[in-house]
Amino acid sequence: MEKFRFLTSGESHGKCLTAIIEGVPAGFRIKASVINEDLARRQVGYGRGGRMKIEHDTVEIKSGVRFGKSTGAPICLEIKNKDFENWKEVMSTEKLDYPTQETLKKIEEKRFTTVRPGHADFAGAKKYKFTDLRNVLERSSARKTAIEVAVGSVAKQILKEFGIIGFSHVIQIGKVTLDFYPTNYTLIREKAEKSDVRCADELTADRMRNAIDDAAQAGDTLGGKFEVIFGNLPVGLGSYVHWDRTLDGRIAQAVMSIPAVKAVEIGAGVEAASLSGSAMHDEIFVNKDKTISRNTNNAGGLEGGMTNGEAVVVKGTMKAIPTMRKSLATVDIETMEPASAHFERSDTCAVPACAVVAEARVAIILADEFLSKFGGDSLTEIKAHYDE
Ligand code: EPS
Repeated sequence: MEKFRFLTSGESHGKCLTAIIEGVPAGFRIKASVINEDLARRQVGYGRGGRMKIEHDTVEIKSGVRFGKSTGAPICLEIKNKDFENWKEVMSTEKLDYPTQETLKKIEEKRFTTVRPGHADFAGAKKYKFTDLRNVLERSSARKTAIEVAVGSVAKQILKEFGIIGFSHVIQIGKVTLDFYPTNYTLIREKAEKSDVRCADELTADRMRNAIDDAAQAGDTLGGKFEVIFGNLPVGLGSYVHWDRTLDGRIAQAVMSIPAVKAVEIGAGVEAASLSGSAMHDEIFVNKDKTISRNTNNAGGLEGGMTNGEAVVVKGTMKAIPTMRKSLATVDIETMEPASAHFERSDTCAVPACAVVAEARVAIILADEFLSKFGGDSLTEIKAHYDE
């Protein structure tokens, strides 16, 4: 039994984004059409920029799946970048031996040296000794989250086999917060899925859209907050025995490493600081049928680094996108003179998309933990372990 793990490659304007996933046991139903639905969910969202009008992300499953079922072999996924057509010369992987004047002009136009505050540009250029920040932008771009969502969709298809399902919704954009929302997860999910800001309340969604319009008009960008919830999880995923095996620790890393995420909370999160012990901890009751239940979930489904049977609730905070029309003061790293930050195009707000990416990241961690607890080489073996 292997670990569920993956690597991705690809640049924002390169030919394609790819992933190789290892550790999917044989016999799981994996459908490209289901992955494509998740890719579409990542692409939409009020406040997305021009690039999303060019791309219609679709995945090709290149290996590891036969007649719709995983074979246990590595699964290779590919998403083509439609925009590559416009960037062929600029993103050429081959050395250009005799470039025309026109090609040289194109490459020069896309070269930039004015570092964008808040982006990977400054540290990336120093680290890899680049004189063209294009090299940093291309891989650090959030474009690569498309292929991560595809991997997450495979993870979700594994989890779904055991009735484990999750969703994401937006709870804040800029200063607009979702103050009241139904505690019924099915309703939140349904409403958020229909909303172009992934918000479960229509009035709040209107205010969010207005805030995005205002920011766009000012050439500015907005961040926000989202929530990812996974339910029907077995007790005991994760562990307390080592720091790097705690599930809250692993989830935090997975969500924190999404571009632009600055904070991750589990359950009550930062509110926990002001709650007394008796207010914070979720009391345990025994039902007539000798099952366990709780009236609250401040722990966010995780105690001692393990699932406790309640829904896993993760909040993430995304900062405003650092590529913006309103120019920020910076430095040209070539001339070392003051300059305005580089801008080519960007999203005004990508919080709804970020929520979908976070849902994928959480699914990846949960699938890995699930497979390592109940693992086997095939779905049949895993089902037998799960039913034990
Ligand atoms: C993105 C694609 C990118 C950006 C965005 C996310 O495309 P382009 O650079 O061609 O406009 O729209 O990435 C960023 C804003 C960023 O700073 O990384 C996507 O597919 O999500």
